[in-house]
Amino acid sequence: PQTIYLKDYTPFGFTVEEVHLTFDLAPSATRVTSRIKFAPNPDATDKTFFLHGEELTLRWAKIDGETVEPTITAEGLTCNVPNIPFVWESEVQIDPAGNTALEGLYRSSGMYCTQCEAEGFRKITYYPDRPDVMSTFTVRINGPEPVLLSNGNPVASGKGWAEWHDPWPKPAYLFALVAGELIAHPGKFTTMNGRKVELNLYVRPGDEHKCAFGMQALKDSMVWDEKVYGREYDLDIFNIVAVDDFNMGAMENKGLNVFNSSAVLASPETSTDQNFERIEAIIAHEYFHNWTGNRITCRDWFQLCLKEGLTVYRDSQFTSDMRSAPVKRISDVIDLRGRQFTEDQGPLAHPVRPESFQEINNFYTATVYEKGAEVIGMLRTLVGADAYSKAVDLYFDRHDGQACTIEDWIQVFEDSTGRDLGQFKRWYSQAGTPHLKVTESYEGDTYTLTFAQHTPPSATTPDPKPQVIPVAMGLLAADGSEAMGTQVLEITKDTQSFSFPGQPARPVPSILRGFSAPVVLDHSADHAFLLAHDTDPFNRWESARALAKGSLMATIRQGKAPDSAYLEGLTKVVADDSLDPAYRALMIGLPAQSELAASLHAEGDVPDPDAIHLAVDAMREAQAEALQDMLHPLYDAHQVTQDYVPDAAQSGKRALGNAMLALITRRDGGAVAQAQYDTATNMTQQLAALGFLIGAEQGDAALGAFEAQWKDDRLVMDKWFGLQVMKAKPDDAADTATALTRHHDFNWKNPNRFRATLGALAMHHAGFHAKDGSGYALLADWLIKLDPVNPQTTARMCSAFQTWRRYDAIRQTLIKAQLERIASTPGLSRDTAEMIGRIRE
Ligand code: HT7
Ligand code: ZN
Repeated sequence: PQTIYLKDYTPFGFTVEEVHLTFDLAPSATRVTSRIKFAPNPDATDKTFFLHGEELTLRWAKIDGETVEPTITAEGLTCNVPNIPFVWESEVQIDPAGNTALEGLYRSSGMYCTQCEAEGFRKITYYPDRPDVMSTFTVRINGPEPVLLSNGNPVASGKGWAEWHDPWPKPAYLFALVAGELIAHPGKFTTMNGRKVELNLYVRPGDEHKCAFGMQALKDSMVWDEKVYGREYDLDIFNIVAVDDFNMGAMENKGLNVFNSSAVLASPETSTDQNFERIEAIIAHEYFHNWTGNRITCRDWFQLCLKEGLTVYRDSQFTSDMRSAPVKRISDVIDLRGRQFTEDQGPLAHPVRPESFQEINNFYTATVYEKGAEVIGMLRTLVGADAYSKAVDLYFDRHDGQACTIEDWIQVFEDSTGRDLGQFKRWYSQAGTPHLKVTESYEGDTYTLTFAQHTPPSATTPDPKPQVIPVAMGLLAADGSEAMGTQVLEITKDTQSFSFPGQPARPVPSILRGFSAPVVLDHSADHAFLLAHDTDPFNRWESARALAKGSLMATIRQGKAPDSAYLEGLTKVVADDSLDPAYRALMIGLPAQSELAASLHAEGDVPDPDAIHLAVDAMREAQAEALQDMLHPLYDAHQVTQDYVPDAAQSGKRALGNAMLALITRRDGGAVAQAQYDTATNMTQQLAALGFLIGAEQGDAALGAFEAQWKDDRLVMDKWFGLQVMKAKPDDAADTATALTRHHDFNWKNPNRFRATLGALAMHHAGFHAKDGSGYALLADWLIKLDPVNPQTTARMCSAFQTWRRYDAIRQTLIKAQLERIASTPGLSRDTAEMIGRIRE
């Protein structure tokens, strides 16, 4: 397969002035007629007229009304064209019903739906399918379906047809079409300048009761973007459609967002608090793309972080404002360490802005999204909140309607602040997580911190250079009071010292407050003191995490008993009623088993997944013992008696109550969990109780009851599939997953169901890495089966194997055998071939 390089970018030889599309819908034989006005692009040197097109049957093509015979290949067509503006017309036939890859125009549960990002539009018609080619679109849809939707504003409609016009020039990846028997959940919004906007959330009949929360989240997002970023919506209508078969969470098509139903449909009975929070964040994310992604888009796919990093950053700000900022920050860091640090430590490491790819779909990664957002956060920390706002305003003013690069983004910050951000830009071009080693000294009354940074080399960045690292830090006095409030230190060199004179006694430093940079901090801090006293909520939590991790590592390596300093500190925090229950629930959490494996590997040990599993279990037991006296009182005190609301306050209470229930179940054999299960009126309480009961005597009966109750609800049944694998004993995980794949409701072509079952196996550290290789073999079997049907989802799930070099020789041999088996599968997709190739490197 061909490798595409950032350095090879050249503009397209033609501009597109107008696009007119007509769709004659039929499940297996949809006709797409296009009428496109092209003109030679004065900025381009290469004037080859190449239109992308894949899996299309061309029926005819014309230039200025004259029939032409283009040269067609598997990737597209070329044709001789005049050197002046001209009109291209063509008709192609496509097969939405046969499209299982869920890219282009496809059928899902009887409806038509599109997914064009990144390169799916070329499966709809011949077109320059690249983000720097922008045009207005007018779309006519002919079909018997009662609801016919596309981007922009509705122009006219009649029985069996509808016409839409999108006045905002956009790249083809933002095109969307939806048609089907759908029900609208309507809403209204008036923008800050008085534009009246019609809102609709379209769902399949039967899902109407799951729309209210999503609609409110959309309105909240619209208000927030006006207030915080001054961004107003720009069409008369904003539609969201829920689709059952979808490769990712959602898609920001202009004026017509398409959502995986799991990312928008919610009701108290069927969705957990976590589901609600995720839905709110995804709705915000897609809505915010209207400006960061749609009005200002990417010049090429190497610039993906330009829209994704910024939009993730914006949605995390939104969630922090809507809910609890410390809880959001801690959750984001847990996620970053679990997914992005893992990428950076292994063969899939790549810069936030990659420099080459074979299949762009493989670069919708935690590095591009989450590390991309961290980079924006660092930029804001470095320049300050006001300067950040000014720079972003300039970005919108200067680049509205354009397809931009990271250079454009950095330039607005340089121009508006006068700073040289040349070194800062390395965050976009270097892979790898910097390690920051901290040493301290105290002489006279001067306290000094010395930082040494080192980024481990990786395939794409063999020789990393020093980064600009903003380190937010404060100093605490021995009594726990603040000796110095938070300051931001700017580390730019390999080694750098900062002195703080006037310290009457040796202070205790609190370093990297709020996790101000995505680095690994190597500092032997006084974690027990910081857990008790730090005024920064993130670092207080971080201290509990560090103590827990240290203790777990000592158990794994030397069989040591859980650390009493950790357990004592934890007990005090959990008992502290002045703290947010959600925060206290996070305090009880332990590092993921995969994170422990990563740390052992980084420190030169070979992780044993079974030993890690046992150590975590022993720690849970120790927590139950240490918190013993408060388990029932705290559980009782955090039962919510009011009507269910998925807000931060109520969900925090449920989180702490359920954290107590997890530990109570270790003691009472499941009596309280069973009572909670029996009386639960919302999914948060029901699912938590079910999870605790699995493995106990009552588990099978509870699973049976749950299935009987929810067998007709696809999203709830995904939970049922996933939970059984997650809660399986390590030796049973692969067998449990196998049994579930034989269940009559296991529809492996549905990405949600596939991920719920096999994704859960890949996430079950000790189960996936079972000594006999059963986890590896089962996942490989299913990836081989899924690849010809849905390459995107297959390739994404290959990343389960990315950590293979951490493990012992026997496990490495077992994994290698599966990687080779996948790699040698005839006809393997480009997506999966690239992923397996990189993982095996
Ligand atoms: N911009 C979107 C990314 C995307 C996608 C979404 C659904 C299916 C396939 C997809 N490929 C790429 C989602 C987002 O970041 O908002
Ligand atoms: Zn996005």
